[in-house]
Amino acid sequence: MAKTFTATTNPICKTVFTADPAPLVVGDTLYLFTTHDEDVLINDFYTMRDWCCFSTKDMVNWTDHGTIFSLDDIAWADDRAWAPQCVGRNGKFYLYCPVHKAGKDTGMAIAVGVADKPEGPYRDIGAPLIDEGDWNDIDPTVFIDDDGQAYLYFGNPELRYVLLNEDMVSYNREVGIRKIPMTTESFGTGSHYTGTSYGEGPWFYRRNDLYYMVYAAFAGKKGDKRNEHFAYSTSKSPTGPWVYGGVLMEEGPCFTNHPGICDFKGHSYLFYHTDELPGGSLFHRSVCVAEFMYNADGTIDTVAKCSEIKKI
Ligand code: FUB
Repeated sequence: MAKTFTATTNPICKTVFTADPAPLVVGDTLYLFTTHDEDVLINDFYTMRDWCCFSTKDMVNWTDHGTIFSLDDIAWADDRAWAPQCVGRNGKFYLYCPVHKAGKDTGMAIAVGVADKPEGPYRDIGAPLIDEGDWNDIDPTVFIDDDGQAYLYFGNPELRYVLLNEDMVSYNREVGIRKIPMTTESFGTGSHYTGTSYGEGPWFYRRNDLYYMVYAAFAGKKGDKRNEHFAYSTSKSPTGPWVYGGVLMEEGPCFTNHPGICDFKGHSYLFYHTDELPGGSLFHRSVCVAEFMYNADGTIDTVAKCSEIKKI
C-alpha cells in the first residue's frame, strides 16, 4: 500500500536510505526511481537488494510506492542492485538496472524490468541486456531521440553505448557495444583509471540541439583519492564527439554521487545524493534535489547543494 509524505527540506525521503536518483516525468507527475541502501551492511560494503519508486505532482507532496523491483525478481543475479534508470515507450515502462551476475568472478551486467505503469511491478526479461563479462557494465542511462532511436550509455570507468531496438529490450548487434574515446578534451583531466574525470553514473539527455552527458567525476590526477563531484560534457550528436563542459556540482562529504536531471512544470532539477541524513555514511545515502537554470548558450553553472525544497 503506497504511503504519502511531505518533503520541504532535503533529503527527500528521510525514513529509508536511498541513492542513485533517476527522475522520469510522465504527464503531470514526476516519478523518482532510486536504489536502496540497507540499514545492516554485509561485509562492510554496499548492501543493496532492491529499487524504490516515489512520485510527486508538486515536489513537496510525495507518494512512496515502496519496492518496485528486486534481486529476488532476477533469477540470474545475486547482488548489487545499483543505479537504475526508467524510460517509457509505447505504453510500457523499462527499468534498466545494473546487477551482479550470480556466480563467482562473473562481473556486472545490465538487467531490464518491464512494467505497464511507472510504479511497477517490474518483470525481468529473463537474461542480461548488456553482459560483457566485466565490471564496467553498470549505471545505464537511456534517451530516446526525436527520430525514435534509443541510446543506452553505461559504464565505469569507460563510457560505452548501444543502439537500442524499438522493443527497448535488445540492441543493434551489428553496431554492437561502442566505446567512447576517453579523452581529456571530452571529459576533462581527472584521477579515474582513464586519466579523465569521468567516473560513473552517466545521465544522457538532449535539450534543444545539444546533447548532454552529466556524470559522477573524479578531480585531481591519477592516484588522488577524492570524493566524486558532478561534471558534464556536451555534443552536437548523440554519439559524440563529447566536449568537456565543466563542474556541475562540487564534491561533497560522500564518496559517491549520482546525477539525475529533468525538466518538470517549467523548472529544471538536478537530483543527487549525500550521506547527511542522521546515521548516514558512504553506504547509507539519501537522495536530494536542487533547482537550476541553463544559461542562454546551454552551458550550466555549478549547482549548489541546497536544503530547501520549494513547492511548485
Ligand atoms: O550505488 C551503487 C553505485 O555507486 C552506483 O551504481 C554508482 O553510480 C555509485 O553511486
